[in-house]
Amino acid sequence: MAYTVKNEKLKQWVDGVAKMCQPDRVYWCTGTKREYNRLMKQMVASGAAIKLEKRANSFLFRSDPSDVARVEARTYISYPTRDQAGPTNNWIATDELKQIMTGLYNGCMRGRTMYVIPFMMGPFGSPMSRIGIEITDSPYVVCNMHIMTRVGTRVIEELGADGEFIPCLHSVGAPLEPGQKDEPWPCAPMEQKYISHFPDENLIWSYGSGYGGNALLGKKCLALRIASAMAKREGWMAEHMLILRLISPVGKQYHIAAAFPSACGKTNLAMIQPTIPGWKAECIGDDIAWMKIGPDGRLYAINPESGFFGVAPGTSYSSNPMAMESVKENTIFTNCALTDDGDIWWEGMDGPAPAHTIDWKGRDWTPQSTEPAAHPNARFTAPASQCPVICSDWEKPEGVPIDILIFGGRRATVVPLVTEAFGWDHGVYMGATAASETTAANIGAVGNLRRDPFAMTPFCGYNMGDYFQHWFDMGDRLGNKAPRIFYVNWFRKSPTGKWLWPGFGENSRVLKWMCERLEGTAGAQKTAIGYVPNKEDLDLSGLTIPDENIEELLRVDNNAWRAEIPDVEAFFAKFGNRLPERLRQQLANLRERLG
Ligand code: O2Y
Ligand code: MN
Repeated sequence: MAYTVKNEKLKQWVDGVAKMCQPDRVYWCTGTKREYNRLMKQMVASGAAIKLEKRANSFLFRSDPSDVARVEARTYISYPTRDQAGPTNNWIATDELKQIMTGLYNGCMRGRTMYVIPFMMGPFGSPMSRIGIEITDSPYVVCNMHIMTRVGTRVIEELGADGEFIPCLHSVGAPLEPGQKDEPWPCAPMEQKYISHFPDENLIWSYGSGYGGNALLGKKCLALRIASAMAKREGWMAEHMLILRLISPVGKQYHIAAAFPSACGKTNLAMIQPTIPGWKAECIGDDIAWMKIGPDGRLYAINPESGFFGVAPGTSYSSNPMAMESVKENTIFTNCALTDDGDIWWEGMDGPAPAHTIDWKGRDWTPQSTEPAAHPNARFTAPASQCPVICSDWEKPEGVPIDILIFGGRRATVVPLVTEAFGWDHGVYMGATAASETTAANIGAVGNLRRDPFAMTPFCGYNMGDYFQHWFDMGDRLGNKAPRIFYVNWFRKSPTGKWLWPGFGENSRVLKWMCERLEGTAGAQKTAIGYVPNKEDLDLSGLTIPDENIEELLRVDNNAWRAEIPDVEAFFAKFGNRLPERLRQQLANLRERLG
């Protein structure tokens, strides 16, 4: 070990896990570049990774075809009783789940190295940051954690003898018998995968998958599921939100946090390049916000992560130039295609498709192939510091004061481009009823409406009914210092199925209207569903969108909204008596306004 660990609780936990998992050796990570390079070299030598000739210090991994995404069906929020997890989570009673998983963990690291990764979620020195310790038998996980979190000796120093940490245990679930050759991507069969959370103990146990959110435990497991339960207990918020800073032509800063379900362009908005003259934007985070009320009574946000784990397909210089710049070097690519000159490629990248690549399964691929070259959930892992528009003070310990909260979803009809809530309670109703139409990237039939409250359905670490109440409680504490709440829909279509709004950088026009609403300088019409801009309230200069398209984008059809009420009622009914009365009241108010 390269450092001394004074924390007895940590030593005991690591010893206990080593006894149970029986690795060949235990290695305490230092988080240094040397460590990263050595592990990468080993993985290239073993055939687990490919060094990219065309991209400095970058590597390609191909996962097992059965292990390609977060598995919600195998993700558990475990409490003694089902009601504590609520209707939106999978649940197995704590004792039973621990018994099942202890059986799986017994001897699961035989033939492997057990890595102990001390990591900080949030900037060093921030009162909002939290320490995690991930134990894993995957060197791929170690290297990704180096990028996505702040790993290293400094974490052990900050932990000291008595500091608190969140224990995160991970195994790929593939022990090696003596002499057995390892797989390039070891993992366990689906029915043995468990991504388990024990929020009462701030404990994470993950088994059987090496991929993304299942294995990089700082991200969805700690920073959302466990953190949301901690936040409820301690009076702060852990949200599935990007954070950005918008700067007006006169230099005024506005901080925005926005929650969208998957496949709604969160990373694109986080790195937006405004098209309106004089406005600038900077990225603070693309996925998770931890928010706490500051000494001045406002809501302050930090990004607990230090990297981006972004979806590769569809990312291009036209959709997200800043993401493309962020992955130019020092990046890990997973399940992308490999070009003949030693670079990566994916569907939707700029320019014509290459005449030949090796696809994510390691097979020859040409544009005539019937399957995509990159897996639809192929990923890049890149340091946030490499984003050209990363905010200069994105690691400020106190965080940034949030002015605007945005919810949204993907809706071809009904929902206007942007709506401002009448107040906090109405905004909570908007967040709680947020819905998106399913796309090819989701499971289930395309075009189905799926409620995804606050984009937190897969990430809330306790009963979602109580989570709704937590939003009301935070609003009560924030009072008139609460951020203003808006709902956006970039995806409305014409009756003939054409996009009505250009999206991407043009979304800055909508953000500008929000800022002007805060300043009291932009108008709006009061509708049954909230304040919606009139055409002249939006800065549409330089855009050539037909008037009728703008009208359709901003149209509120009371009949269509009325028709959705039964679906909202059915959704609310799931939460039984855990549904806050104030949400029922908001629904009643809406019904009345719709007439
Ligand atoms: O499939 C995975 O493991 C990644 S999921 C993910 C990654 C980055 C940001 N957000 C998400 C998500 O599912 O919300
Ligand atoms: Mn996410």
